[in-house]
Amino acid sequence: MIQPKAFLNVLNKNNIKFFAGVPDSLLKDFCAYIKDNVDKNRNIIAANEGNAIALAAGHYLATGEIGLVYMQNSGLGNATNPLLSLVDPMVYNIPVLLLIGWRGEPGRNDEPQHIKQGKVTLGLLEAMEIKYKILPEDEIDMECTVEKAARYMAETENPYALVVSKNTFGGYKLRSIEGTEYELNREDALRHIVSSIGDNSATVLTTGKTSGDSNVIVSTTGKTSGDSNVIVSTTGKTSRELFELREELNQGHERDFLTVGSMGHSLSMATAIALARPDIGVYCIDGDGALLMHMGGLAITGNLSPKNLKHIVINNGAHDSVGGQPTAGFNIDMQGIAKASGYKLVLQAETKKELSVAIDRLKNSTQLGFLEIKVNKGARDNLGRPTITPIKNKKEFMKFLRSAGKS
Ligand SMILES: Cc1ncc(C[n+]2csc(CCOP(=O)(O)OP(=O)(O)O)c2C)c(N)n1
Repeated sequence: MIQPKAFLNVLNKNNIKFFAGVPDSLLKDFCAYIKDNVDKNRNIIAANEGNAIALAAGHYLATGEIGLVYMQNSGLGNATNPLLSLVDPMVYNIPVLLLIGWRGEPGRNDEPQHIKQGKVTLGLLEAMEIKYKILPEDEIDMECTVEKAARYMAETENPYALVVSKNTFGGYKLRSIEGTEYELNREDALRHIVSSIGDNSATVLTTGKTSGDSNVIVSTTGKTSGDSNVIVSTTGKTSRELFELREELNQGHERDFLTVGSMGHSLSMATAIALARPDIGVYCIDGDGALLMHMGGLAITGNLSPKNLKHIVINNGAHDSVGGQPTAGFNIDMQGIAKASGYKLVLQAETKKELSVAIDRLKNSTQLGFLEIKVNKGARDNLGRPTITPIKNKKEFMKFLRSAGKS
């Protein structure tokens, strides 16, 4: 196992002192270490992996220093365009060292959204003609590998990749982030949302009653008539918590689309669902990191303004699902951005009470709505993962949409 400190020392020795990227669970100890020990202008937690490549390229242009870009292999998609049309030797030929967390590595158990990406990771690098090496766990071998990579990049100005298997790094927990003191965390907020939005249907078939904090939840299964609601939830712990909440409430999962991969794209999916099905209420439950990753989607949704779409961002100012590294979520005016993008009803909540009022207003509004909920980061230690496959989730969700809403 490599200690993040030792890896940073080796990078520094090879004059790699600029970092940009999007955090990953396999790299979380290293990401946490550089968050705590590298100046914030030299470790930029980027909106997406493509941005990170561009930051490293800009740094090289200005200083001649090679930067390191860290990412989960799922971020290779976001990075592909600048890798091939900016830093590639057939274009500007700019060296950058990629550090890629290898989720879904063949032979290791992983979640469905990582299997295909893991299988094709090395093939993608080969197709892009990016030389790579799997980062050795042994510190002497690691040092040798980094030195060779640095020499190759200095001689050729080509990018180079280090691919990181599970458990290569260890031993470091993020220190430098101060906790917030909001009333809720993400799961509290979700619980409240799920119990409050329920189903608008005038004549729902109720199968049971459960009481949430201050609300009565009427759970429904099967066919409903009148309006119905669906949820498109974002990648990471949001979807995992939503799944477990439904289980806890003895509700089905058919009205939730759990976007387990494809971070940042829940909003666009929800937008198209809302446009195609104006008879259904569509709630997108987003994260601040996911919103930032593809924030352009907000402008498109705002311009289209589907009246039946409500976009809820649970803002914990962090990439909580992969180690808690900060996002810009607490430092930007999300509501201002939503308003300027064309959202008609823009709300915020920090307490249970404010959340109840805000959700009531969203529910009763016939305009495109936006709600920012500020929460503390953190999750239960025993949080599980969806036990239904993505394909089952898709089938049940489509079946629900077919049967719902139409009276
Ligand atoms: C393209 C891509 N890059 C990185 C990841 C790894 N990843 C999964 S969840 C997550 C953090 C999401 O942060 P946020 O949306 O703020 O939600 P939170 O985890 O804080 O609830 C990241 C970076 C990913 N799934 N896809």
